[in-house]
Amino acid sequence: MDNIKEKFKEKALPMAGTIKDIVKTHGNFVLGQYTVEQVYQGMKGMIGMVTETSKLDANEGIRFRGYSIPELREKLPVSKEGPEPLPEGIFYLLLTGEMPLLKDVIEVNNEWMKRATVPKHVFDMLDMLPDKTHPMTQFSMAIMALQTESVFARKYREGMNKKDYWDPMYEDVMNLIARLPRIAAYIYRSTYKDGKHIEPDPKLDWAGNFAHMLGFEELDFRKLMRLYLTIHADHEGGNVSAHATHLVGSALSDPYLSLAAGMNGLAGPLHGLAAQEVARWIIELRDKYNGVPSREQLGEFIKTTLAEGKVVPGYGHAVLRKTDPRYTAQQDFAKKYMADDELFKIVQLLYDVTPEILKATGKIKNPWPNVDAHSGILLMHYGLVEYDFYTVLFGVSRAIGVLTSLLWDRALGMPIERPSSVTTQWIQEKIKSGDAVKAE
Ligand code: CMX
Repeated sequence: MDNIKEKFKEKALPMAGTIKDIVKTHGNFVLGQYTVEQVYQGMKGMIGMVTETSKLDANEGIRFRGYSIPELREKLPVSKEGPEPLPEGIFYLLLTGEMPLLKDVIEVNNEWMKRATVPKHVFDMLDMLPDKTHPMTQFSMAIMALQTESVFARKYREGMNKKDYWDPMYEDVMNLIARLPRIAAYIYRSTYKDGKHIEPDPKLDWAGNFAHMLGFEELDFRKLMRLYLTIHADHEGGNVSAHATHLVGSALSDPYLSLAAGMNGLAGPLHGLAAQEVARWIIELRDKYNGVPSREQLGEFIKTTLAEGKVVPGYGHAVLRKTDPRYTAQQDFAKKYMADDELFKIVQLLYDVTPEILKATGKIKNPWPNVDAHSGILLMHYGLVEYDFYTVLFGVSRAIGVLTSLLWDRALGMPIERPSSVTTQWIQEKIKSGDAVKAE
């Protein structure tokens, strides 16, 4: 058993007992109440599941195992090339709950390198898809094609004690994360670079090698990839990609099936696809005004978007009520490496102008930018301009969070998820009969 697996076992298995005790002794304790509005409007704020890897605070933003994004940037091990954290570190932190040392991060990298070979049939399948297949659809299909390799599915079929689920699950999670950059790079090079593929460089770290396979050799782009793949990894359990992965996994679907479900959710424009939508919208804006617009022009453009019944992409959030710290981390990066970039100037101006306009609608609960408001223009700066690909990058990173979480689910013996649903008639009758009363 490798050291990382041993460490996970040591941390996770005793916790299953702790949870059993909590449920036994406090299982009937009430954690909150919920309202008709919450039932109709996406269950926002309802506590409905446990996710060990991270916790989101509406005002402060995400904490990964207790660490905020600025703390991560300070404490996670970095590559010798520069100050940005290595995503291998966020993986180790989410998996074990412990801040890794450099040696731990190297160990994760070595494990992933060993496991990174993608079977040929996955590439063959991708090659057969019509040219117009969206990169996220290709990504999801490639993950499904890779399911032939699931150790969990094989062991389950052979017959396995439920106490052991976590073990083959660990193998699948490690294999999958190891292979995703190769798959994503293959999709990128097939779709945009005439199928001229680049072999992996085993000397590089996971993110650096990904940048290399995409075809970007600039040092600062590797730094950006390390930051990008770290900060997009996890956002507690209720977001669509995390929840979909967790839900599908609760049926004991293996990590390939579960991750593909999560990625299909990430591909929605209200979730991860917003990164693509932001880039598209900003380019349209820049082209319309031949460069950085004035504040008035920007205001006019935003108001037109709203008047057309569309969302302003990259703004708003279901939980956050402040600027997303993942946005701020990317803004810091841009200030350091591309302060004069035209698109960065537009993003800064948007930050100045948009919140007031969104507030004035009186209905948008969070007028501040989210993670997707910034990512695209950083990528464009280095020449990764094909914005339909952006959600795939998000997906490679998000896999780290949702898959470590899925592994915890199995180690903790989480059961099948099955909340109740009701009809509108049922709700109306509850209100009429006085069974449903106004919240205090
Ligand atoms: N532009 C226009 N309208 C917006 C808006 C925005 N950026 N954000 C919210 N609204 C609207 C909602 O559509 C809703 O309108 P209706 O009452 O007419 O249905 C109203 O304001 C209230 O919504 P809310 O409670 O503030 O926000 P929700 O929790 O329903 O939705 C989110 C959250 C992110 C889907 C929404 O803010 C949005 O659509 N933002 C733009 C898309 C985006 O950037 N998504 C990425 C989020 C981060 C991620 O997951 O990657």
